Amino acid sequence: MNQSNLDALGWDSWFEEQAGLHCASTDSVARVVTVDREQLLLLNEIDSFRAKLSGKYLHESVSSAELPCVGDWVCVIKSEADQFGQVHGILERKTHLRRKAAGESVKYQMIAANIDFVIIVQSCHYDFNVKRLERYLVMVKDGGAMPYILLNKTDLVDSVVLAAQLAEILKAGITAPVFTLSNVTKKGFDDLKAVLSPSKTYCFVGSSGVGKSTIINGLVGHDVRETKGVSSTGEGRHTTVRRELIILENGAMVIDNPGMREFAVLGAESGIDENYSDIVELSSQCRFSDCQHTNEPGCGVLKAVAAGVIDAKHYDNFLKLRNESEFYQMPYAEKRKKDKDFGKFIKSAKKDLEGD
Ligand SMILES: Nc1nc2c(ncn2[C@@H]2O[C@H](COP(=O)(O)OP(=O)(O)O)[C@@H](O)[C@H]2O)c(=O)[nH]1
Ligand SMILES: [Mg+2]
Ligand SMILES: [Zn+2]
Repeated sequence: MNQSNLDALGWDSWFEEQAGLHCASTDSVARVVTVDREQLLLLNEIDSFRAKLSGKYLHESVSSAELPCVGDWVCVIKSEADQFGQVHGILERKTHLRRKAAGESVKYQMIAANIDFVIIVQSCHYDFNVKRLERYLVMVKDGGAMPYILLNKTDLVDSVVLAAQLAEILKAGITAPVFTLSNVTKKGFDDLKAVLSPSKTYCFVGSSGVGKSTIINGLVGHDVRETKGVSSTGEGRHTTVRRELIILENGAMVIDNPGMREFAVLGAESGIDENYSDIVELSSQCRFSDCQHTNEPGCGVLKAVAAGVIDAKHYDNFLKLRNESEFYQMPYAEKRKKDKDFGKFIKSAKKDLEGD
């Protein structure tokens, strides 16, 4: 195999050794670009190609953490004639990013493998929360990657507010490098771009809506990732669920992260992500990325409630709090409209009373 080009994808002597242990001599190695159920998109020194998992991965006893995830290096068999390659081995992960899945026993859900840096994104407008930042930092440390912190949407806050947030990070003893950015004014964009090195892998994490996909689109130079519109009516809004490894022009690799969506919906101020982390975690198992956990098919939360894993009362409280915080997170115009409707409702109720 052409080693020098694999090097560009992050391949090194450590993986070479792993390949010797895990792959047959007739195998080739490739890096996982996306995972879509049992189908994968792989990339090697020549090209990208589709592959499927070999039978041993399809057993029920195989935990999700043992399945290939984005960023993994895999052993693959593919002849010219085959439409799909077949993945039958995973090289040991040098680093990983994973989170605890809900449930009794400690299970982990893989987010990405073999990443060098995790870029933790928070929006300084509404999303900023040092406690949550610290939880992300623990998650990064656990997997052996290096953290960067990125405060986005600086155009929406006063410089005094931003300075206070930076001070709060320092006060918490956080030593990870902090970047500030606005995709609107582009301030800070060059600083971020400058730290992304060729053949290194960077994984973006953070609440839904903080601007991860927008940042990645900016780095690529055109839209490769769908971003959420400003409207929260749901119309025409579609966010990609898949994680994907994207190679930038300078050779740095970035992974977007569509997960952790609940954190933003719930809002840091509400404390919901604190008290309902079990439900937040379960939502990663829902079939639809925008699942509201009320009546959607394939809802992981409803399933857990039905099975008694989640207490029904706990679930009810979650819904109540969430609905409140959703109102809080609504764009101003919509909030006003709701307020107005409520005002009208009060007025007409008063009228009814007066009429009596
Ligand atoms: N004002 C402002 N809005 C931003 C900025 N970055 C992203 N957005 C908006 O925030 C929303 C969510 O962005 P998106 O990239 O989809 O967030 P993701 O869920 O983290 O991928 C979109 O409406 C973006 O246009 C920024 O720097 N400033
Ligand atoms: Mg996104
Ligand atoms: Zn759900």
